[in-house]
Amino acid sequence: MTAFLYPHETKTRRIIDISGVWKFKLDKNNEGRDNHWKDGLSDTTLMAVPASYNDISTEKAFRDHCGDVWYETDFYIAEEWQEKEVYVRFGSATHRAIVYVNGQEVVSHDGGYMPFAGKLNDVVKFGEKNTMVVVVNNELSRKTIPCGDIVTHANGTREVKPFFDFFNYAGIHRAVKLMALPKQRIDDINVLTDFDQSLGKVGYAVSALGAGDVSVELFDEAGKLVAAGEGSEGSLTIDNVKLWQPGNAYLYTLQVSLSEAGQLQDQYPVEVGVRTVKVEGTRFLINNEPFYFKGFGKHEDSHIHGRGYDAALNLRDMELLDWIGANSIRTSHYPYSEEFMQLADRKGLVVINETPAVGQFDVMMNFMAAGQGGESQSKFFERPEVQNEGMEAHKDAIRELFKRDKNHACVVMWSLSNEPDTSQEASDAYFKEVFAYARDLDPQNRPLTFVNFMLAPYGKCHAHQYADVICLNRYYGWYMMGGIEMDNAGEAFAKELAGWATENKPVVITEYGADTMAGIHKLPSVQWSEEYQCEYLDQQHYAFDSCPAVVGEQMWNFADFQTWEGIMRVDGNKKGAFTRDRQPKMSAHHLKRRWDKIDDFGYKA
Ligand code: BDP
Repeated sequence: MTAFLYPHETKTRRIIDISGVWKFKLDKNNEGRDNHWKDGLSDTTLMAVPASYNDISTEKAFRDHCGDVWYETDFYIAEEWQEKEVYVRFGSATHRAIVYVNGQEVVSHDGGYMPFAGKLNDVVKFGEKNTMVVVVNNELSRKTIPCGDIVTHANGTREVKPFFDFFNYAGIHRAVKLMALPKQRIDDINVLTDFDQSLGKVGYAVSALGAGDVSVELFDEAGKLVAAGEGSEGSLTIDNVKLWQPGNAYLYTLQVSLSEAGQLQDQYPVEVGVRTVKVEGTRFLINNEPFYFKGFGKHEDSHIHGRGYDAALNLRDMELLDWIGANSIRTSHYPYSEEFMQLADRKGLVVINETPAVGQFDVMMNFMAAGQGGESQSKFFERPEVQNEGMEAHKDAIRELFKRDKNHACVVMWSLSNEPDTSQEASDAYFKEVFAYARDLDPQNRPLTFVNFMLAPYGKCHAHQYADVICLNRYYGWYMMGGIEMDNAGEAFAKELAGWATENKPVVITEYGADTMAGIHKLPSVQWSEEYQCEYLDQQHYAFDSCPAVVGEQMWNFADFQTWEGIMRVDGNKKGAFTRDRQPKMSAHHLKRRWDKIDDFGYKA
């Protein structure tokens, strides 16, 4: 768990951020591992950490690199830290990394969106300069999560082909921190909240490394102590509880302490929003009230930074979500930064939290196939490598995501996969196992879902029976029934929804969208114009409003984002309501007018 508790400084924990500008080298000939680059790099250039490395250089070789890249930096560890356990912690490195300190491996990690930490005590020189080298690799296969492939071209160039519609940004994407932790320490904390009228309940379970007695104190936002308890498990009550509500967050702080013989060994705070989540029939209940999701599927994506953490961007996005009347997002198609999740808790933004399982459908330009429907050409889930190594990687991704994000009030549902090919019979056994695995992992037992695509419309999906909520990505009026046919798109969509409604589960439309170039205006409208995007939205909204089982609409996408280059994408996917630099298209104003009239309970004025 050492990596999974966020690196907060407390009375007992010291954190130093060593992000910045590091040395960098592309491994163009794939020779670094054999030639011991782990011991130190020569002929380096510079790279920002955190950031994707792809969009910083002017060379194509950087942007389109396939394979390893190497980073190096120097750091000191204070002599006073000798008494502590010292770690280096990465918020994420995409998609896998090995970290060496003074030539020795301290940690390796697979999976591009999760934190990991390596212990340094035995390899560092305290009080002196140490060197860290990190090799990061961006390759994808059918066995990795997310999925993709590598093709080798006639001239020997290797290319990563992602089975997904976003740029395969890579590098050290989140902050790198040194941590000095007490040897006897808090290792993990679970919280479970409930309420009965004005009485709030916070159940907790703490596990610790080493001996010690656990005690907890619960503070309100003003810093006033509202409850306290002893022991590693228990339940606290709060009089006149202030609930965590969508758009109106309230966060208590659970201060956990570990002491031995009256001496404090460790202390760690967890922010706690008191709220409940439940699915009942076709309703999605937050705090026992029906909730209506309004918002977007997003990406962590911006100019120059790529997928690198950007605090200013995240705040701007929160402002825009608030302005447009959104109350929710999906972390399509991978877990977002811990800092984003903290902001969502703070702002009352409801989150469908998605694993990086995307591209479980091995057709190039699969977004086209996915959007248009028809017969699947893919045999993805029949492949032994998918059923074995792929399944294991998927389970790892689920386990780590749940571990990292389980205590976030903002998380109301887990999405286990985006657009897997569930038109295949073999997907049934696969998802049966994946859902069964995930069921036992969340202490809060939140609803589980995956996102269904057009190749498995109502009546043809082999996995929805395992999901608590039906999530649908649909492009009626774009990939199908586009142009002059769009006038009938709403009716066609409504017809499919009527089928799903018979499942007696809530339905959330997790994607619907039309590519739109900001600034193109056409009367009458044509595809790609801002007018068309608005008319397209009207068709979709007509369908949603016709179906009482629909409890949410998350347009694709919040903002334009970068994709692989190709004949279907003009400098990226342009389905944003906002441009990539976060300015509104006409559709943003259009959505705002609708969402301002729909309250969080779905009541449409
Ligand atoms: C869906 C995918 C999403 C794509 C979108 C699109 O879930 O990642 O970007 O379609 O085509 O297939 O715009």
